[in-house]
Amino acid sequence: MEKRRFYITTPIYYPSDKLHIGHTYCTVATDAMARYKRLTGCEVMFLTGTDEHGQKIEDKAKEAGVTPQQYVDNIVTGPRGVLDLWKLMNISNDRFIRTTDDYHVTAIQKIFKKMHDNGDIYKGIYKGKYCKPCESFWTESQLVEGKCPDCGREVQDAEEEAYFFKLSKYADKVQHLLEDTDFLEPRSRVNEMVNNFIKPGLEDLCVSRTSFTWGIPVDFDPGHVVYVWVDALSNYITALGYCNDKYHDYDSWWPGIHFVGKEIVRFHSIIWPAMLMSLGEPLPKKVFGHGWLLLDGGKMSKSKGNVVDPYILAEMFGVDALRFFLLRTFPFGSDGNFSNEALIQTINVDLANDLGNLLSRTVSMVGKYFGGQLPAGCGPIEEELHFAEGCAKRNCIGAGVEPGGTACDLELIALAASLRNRYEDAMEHFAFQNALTEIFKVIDRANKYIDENAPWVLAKDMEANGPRLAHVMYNLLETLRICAILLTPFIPTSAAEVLRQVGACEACSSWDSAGQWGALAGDLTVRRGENLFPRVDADKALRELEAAAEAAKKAALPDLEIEPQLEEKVDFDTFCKSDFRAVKVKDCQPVKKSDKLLKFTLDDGTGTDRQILSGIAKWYKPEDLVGKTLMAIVNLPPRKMMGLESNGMLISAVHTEKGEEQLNLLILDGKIPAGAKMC
Ligand code: ME8
Repeated sequence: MEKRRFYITTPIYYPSDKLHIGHTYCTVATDAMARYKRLTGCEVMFLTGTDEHGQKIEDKAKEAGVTPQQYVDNIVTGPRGVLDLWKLMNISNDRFIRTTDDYHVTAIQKIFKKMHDNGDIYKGIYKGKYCKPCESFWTESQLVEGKCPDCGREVQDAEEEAYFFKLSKYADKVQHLLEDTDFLEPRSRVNEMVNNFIKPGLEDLCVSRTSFTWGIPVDFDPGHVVYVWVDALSNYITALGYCNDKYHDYDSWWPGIHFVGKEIVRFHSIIWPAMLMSLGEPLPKKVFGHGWLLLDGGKMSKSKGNVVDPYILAEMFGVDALRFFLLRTFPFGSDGNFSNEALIQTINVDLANDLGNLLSRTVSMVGKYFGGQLPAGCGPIEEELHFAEGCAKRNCIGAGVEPGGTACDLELIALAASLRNRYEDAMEHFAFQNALTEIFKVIDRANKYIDENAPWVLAKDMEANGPRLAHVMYNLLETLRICAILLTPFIPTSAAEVLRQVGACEACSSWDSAGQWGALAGDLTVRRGENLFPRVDADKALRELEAAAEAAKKAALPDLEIEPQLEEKVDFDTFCKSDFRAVKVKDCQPVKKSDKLLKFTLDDGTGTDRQILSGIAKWYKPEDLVGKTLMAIVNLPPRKMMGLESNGMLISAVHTEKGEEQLNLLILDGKIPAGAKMC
């Protein structure tokens, strides 16, 4: 039988900066879906990548003093870049597309020409409101209080010759697609798209630019580069070989499913289907718009700079713990508040207490009471097997059936045997959180089962209770086996380790066997291993996280910042009115109750001591300055600070290093006499 095929994609991310936990969230969810589909026997194509063109990247590269290509290369392939991050997070993508890849560039030129030749792309003048950080054009009516509806920043008027895509032509078809099919999920996003974008009237879409050069050139009209969405959205098909020779499996994989964040649902559910209609290609099977991870109630985003670094979290808590947290905590379709406290709590409660303890208690009891190997014949009795089969078939959790064995056995068996059904239902609806909730209900029940059966009491009389104890252990291992199989898409490394420890063979680690109670051999041998999920000391971890975030922030700061020179001119006469003099420090004292001020007694060449207060205590010890010749402006009006009078100001040089202000007094040659005029 031919395998079912499943094609799934993440958005291609902008490498304008390092990726953060929000990108990781979407990629981990897509990975879990891809792994789940592989587990169920599908052939899977999982694509992710980077969206490397556009003005923002051009600007960023200029700021960094490198070419745009060098800039994106560093973020994508450089140390701790995008590729490293996905490797660290154990992402199982089959392909990775970069929009600067040659094959994609050629394909985009062909796609653009195709749409131009069929009359759907035409030349006009673009006038609009442009949000630079979001690289989005908006109409007046879409602005919120005159600002970008996505990020709330100022927008600019923009006007230029440009090509347009006849999006308006497809408005009715797209509306039908959204309203009358399950194309877009969650369903709540459909109204948003139809009411906010389609009903007010779909305008044609600007698809080329002349105001920047970092993009794919329109080959039949030099000076124009393809504007970002045609370039970006087409990645989903160029990566399969559409209009290029790099790959040849477009027909076998397309159409697929797109996971995207809710802010780009508009592009994926309106523009993308319209583009495909224009090209005469099949439409995606589905677009799922997931929610945002919020930080202190606001969206985490590169342009706001309030991002959480997945590297720090994965290195501190482990990759699987982070993957698990992201999908266990936030319903995929809704927004959720990210916090380090919630992450630690999830690790401690679900992974350390519930799953980790169940595994380590069970495996160590099998070690202690049976030398690591259960006696043959401790597996399910015939009635239990029938009962489990019935539960799995009818997806019941055991009510009303009472064959031999005890009630708590049957409750556990019923829950575990039917788990795969409930899990599958949730996974097919992209409800990762619900799938995990179902697994953890079974894990909770198994922990309770240990307490109900008190194996340590049974073990006191092995002769009488040995077979019962072995059966209890078997039930626990079997429950763990089923849960571990179903956890594989979420925590691949740890789930494999659970399966190893409970002695599951390859056949009883499969999807099919996750729906069968009793697949473990009766005389199995457990293998003790390390504690999979150690408890996290919350206070210590939070302190470490704060320090790591602080260090990362510092490392990202520029080495040296110098204030730009003033544009405004000052006339020579005004300049000459400032009286700069050499002054010699006769005495220097800290000012009481002030961390900043030093009080100077200075010889200014007039024969009368001059007092100046200067806020430089952070950089100088008073005693080091006595005897030095400094520069001061002496004709400023007197000023009172901390009750003391200051007559003038000492001159120093200031700059910023790694975010810290540095100050150096102008210390003059000692040969210069006090009072000498500077000019
Ligand atoms: O939009 N919470 O790239 P991008 C959850 N290049 N998910 C988040 C998130 C957050 N706080 N922040 C980002 C682009 N994401 C375009 C896409 S596709 C043809 C072109 C995730 O780097 C989420 O999936 O801004 C979002 O849609 C995506 O990253 C945007 O990444």
